[in-house]
Amino acid sequence: MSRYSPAEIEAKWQAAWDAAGIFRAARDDAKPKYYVLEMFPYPSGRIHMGHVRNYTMGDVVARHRIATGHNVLHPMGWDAFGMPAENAAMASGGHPKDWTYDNIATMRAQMKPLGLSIDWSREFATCDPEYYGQQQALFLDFLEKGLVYRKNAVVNWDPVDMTVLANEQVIDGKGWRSGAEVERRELTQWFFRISDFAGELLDALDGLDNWPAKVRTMQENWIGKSRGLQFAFSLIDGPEGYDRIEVYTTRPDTMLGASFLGISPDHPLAKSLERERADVAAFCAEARRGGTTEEAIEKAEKLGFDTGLRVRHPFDNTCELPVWIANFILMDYGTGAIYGVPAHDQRDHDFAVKYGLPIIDTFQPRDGAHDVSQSPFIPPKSEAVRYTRPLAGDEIQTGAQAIDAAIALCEENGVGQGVTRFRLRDWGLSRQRYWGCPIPVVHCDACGVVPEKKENLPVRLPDDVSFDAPGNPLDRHPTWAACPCPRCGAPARRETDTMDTFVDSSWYYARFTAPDAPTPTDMAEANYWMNVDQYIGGIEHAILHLLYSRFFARAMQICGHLPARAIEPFDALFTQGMVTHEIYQTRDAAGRPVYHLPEEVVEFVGKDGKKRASLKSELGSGDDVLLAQRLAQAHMEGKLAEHDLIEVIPSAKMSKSKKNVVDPSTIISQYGADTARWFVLSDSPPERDVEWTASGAEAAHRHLSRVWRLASEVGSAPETATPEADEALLREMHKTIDEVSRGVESFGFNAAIARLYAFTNTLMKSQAGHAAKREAVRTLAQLMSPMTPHLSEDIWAMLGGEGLVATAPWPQADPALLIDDTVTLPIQINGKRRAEITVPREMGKSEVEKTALAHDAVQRALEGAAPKKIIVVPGRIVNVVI
Ligand code: ANZ
Ligand code: ZN
Repeated sequence: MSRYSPAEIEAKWQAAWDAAGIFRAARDDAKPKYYVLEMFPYPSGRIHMGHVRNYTMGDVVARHRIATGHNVLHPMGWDAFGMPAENAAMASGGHPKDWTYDNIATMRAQMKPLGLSIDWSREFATCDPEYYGQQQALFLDFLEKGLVYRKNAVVNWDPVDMTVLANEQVIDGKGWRSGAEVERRELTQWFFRISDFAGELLDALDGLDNWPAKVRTMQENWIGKSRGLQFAFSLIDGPEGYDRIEVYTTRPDTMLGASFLGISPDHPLAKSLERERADVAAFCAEARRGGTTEEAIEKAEKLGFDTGLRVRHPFDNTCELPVWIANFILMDYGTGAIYGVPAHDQRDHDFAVKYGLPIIDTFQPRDGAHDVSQSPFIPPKSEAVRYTRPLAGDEIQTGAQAIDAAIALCEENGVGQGVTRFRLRDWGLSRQRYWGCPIPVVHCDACGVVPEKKENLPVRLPDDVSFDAPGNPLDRHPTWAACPCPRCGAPARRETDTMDTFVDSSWYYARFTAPDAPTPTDMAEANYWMNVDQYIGGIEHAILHLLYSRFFARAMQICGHLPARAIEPFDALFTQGMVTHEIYQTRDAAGRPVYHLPEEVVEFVGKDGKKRASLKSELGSGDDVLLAQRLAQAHMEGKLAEHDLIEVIPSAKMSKSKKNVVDPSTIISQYGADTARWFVLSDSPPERDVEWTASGAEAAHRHLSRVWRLASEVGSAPETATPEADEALLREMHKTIDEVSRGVESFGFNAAIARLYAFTNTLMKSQAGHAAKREAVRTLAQLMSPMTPHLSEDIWAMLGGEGLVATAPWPQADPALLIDDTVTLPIQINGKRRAEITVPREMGKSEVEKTALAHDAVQRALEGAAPKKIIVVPGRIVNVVI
């Protein structure tokens, strides 16, 4: 008898699918379409188990949809631009392009053995000129429609690397690579007008019923709708042209507690003062240091400068407030100016304490008192408080009520306007980097900024660049930027900035519907395939990627590249959990942690029942199981010193730095792809993390071998069938079809797998006849096929299935067989359970009584006498009293 040999069967069936071309997607109006997409990977080097889990989930969905008669689109590509390629070039020479395409080749080669139902003919990388050229065309269309524009913006500037840093690249106010103190600089940058869509992007979240609630909430918070008041303080003796300062507040109920007015160092008034006064200029320079992130600003020490100017309070003529410039006020939020209420705001409190400004409360706890000189009093807006200086409304009211009342009062008196604001700001897309999509515009002395002509696209990246000097290689390139002005033909210069890589991933899903189209999309294809019916990816993309994609779909629709229906591009979203693994750690002589790969370690159970581990290199050769046994024994006997053992740190996300990784390729060559696929889906619900363990993988493999053996042996044992056994197996089979189908449809993959385990056990014990068993095993294989497609294909063929299991119609559960039509009733005699009978579910009470009385055990107990009493509870129990 031959054995389960994944290496053989996996290659064989992959070749068969390829030959049959069953995963190539083409429009077919006769079938319902289904578009399933996993977030495409960044080609960082090798695939990891997280990828395997993500793509296997998508594959299960795709394969199940194929089997249920859908026309499935399941594509794959590469999110291939970005900094790591440039960093690699800087660190070890080489070219970002080579690095990227080499990684893609490696990862594709690792991915193909997984047997995913992907239409590889649609594959592309975002760094392919064919892709980024269409992205440039999109940019030009957006430009024409006013969806993208240029403005001055404050950026994080690294003075040593001479580059703009993303917020994440600023660590403790320093450039992540150079370590240089980051400065805020004003540069002219391109922005997508996403903030115009803030209200709509927020409201439309309501319709996304098949998105996780937590993702919708995260988007909602990011968009950050707030209602507040905008109004002006009048400036007393301000400089020429400045007589008012507009402020924005979300707490107008605290207006009578204002103790200073604060403006951003980038506020026009601050800039005007800066030009005239050296002390202001020195302060502003100091204040602009440090990153531009909210977090960086939050953490940075509060710095203030009293300009000596004063404003009048709109509700209290006798009150004048000093005007300070403060580093924590952002120019691009609200109006870039605030009034500070130290009694009710932590930042303002820190500031007031530092600079000795008054602290005036406007409300106190409903009962009791809060000493605001010590700390600010900041209850939730929904809490009722006692107003000590009410602007409007009752003495006792909630913050929310008082805010509404204050806005109404201000509007009535013409003091200010209630406004709705969004936290969401326009999306700055300019990056001063090489490895990205060039922004297709030209700077001409005569014409200004001129869009490149579409027929000149793609504006290609030059290959001959060097990374041995700081700054953007495109800037340094001797010839690349030189070009004729598309408008007047005079010598002009290309823009050397490239696009944020989030742009690349904001429309790839649309491009997959027509990857070779000479325009960004092909409307007929987009119209047929969009929307993505099921999108699957990590929660780390819950905010930016999804929000940008939602904006892009709207913008593309405005430009005629997507049908109106597709403004929400992802009908359903699933965010999968991670693959985790224990961490194995020892320490070096200096006490620093040293990590070890799982394959370098043998785990065993210590004398206290806890998991221990030891380094293989110190154990000599031997089978892992034997080594583990020897170690457990030695530990028990006290022969192992604790300090020789490895510390086993509980499971955490697999990460190269902690070495708690297993390489998918190693697992595939050891056990086969089906085992890896089966394991990452079993044990945990897909939205939760799953822990990879060597023993779990081993067990999964054993199970698949058992199923294969079951299939290869079915019909070889002597026939012992009984009609009851056939019938019982048939019923179990239909229940399994029903439960597995429901599990697969609802992302209950682990539950489906648990049912498949149970059905396998039933099959192993079943006394059913050969024919019934063959059918049951073939159905088992078919139900497993989304998870273990190769094994299933092999069994399907072995047991005479027609065609490929991959395209065979999904089995249907017969509803009649899902209800048991017999019941088993226990028989109690004088309160003790003595026997049981199996009777038809519909059998009448008196019939059940007769059957029970006829039972041997009852007859024996009665010893010929008549029972005192017999009680039948239908469907439950028979009680006999004698
Ligand atoms: C007075 C006040 C009193 C405020 C109080 C808060 C608490 P959200 O809710 O996040 O929208 N603010 C306004 N513009 C700002 C800017 N450009 N930079 C920094 N802070 C700014 O935040 C709105 C609140 O943040 C506003 O309400 C303002 O301070 C501050 F007890 O005004 B508040
Ligand atoms: Zn020109």
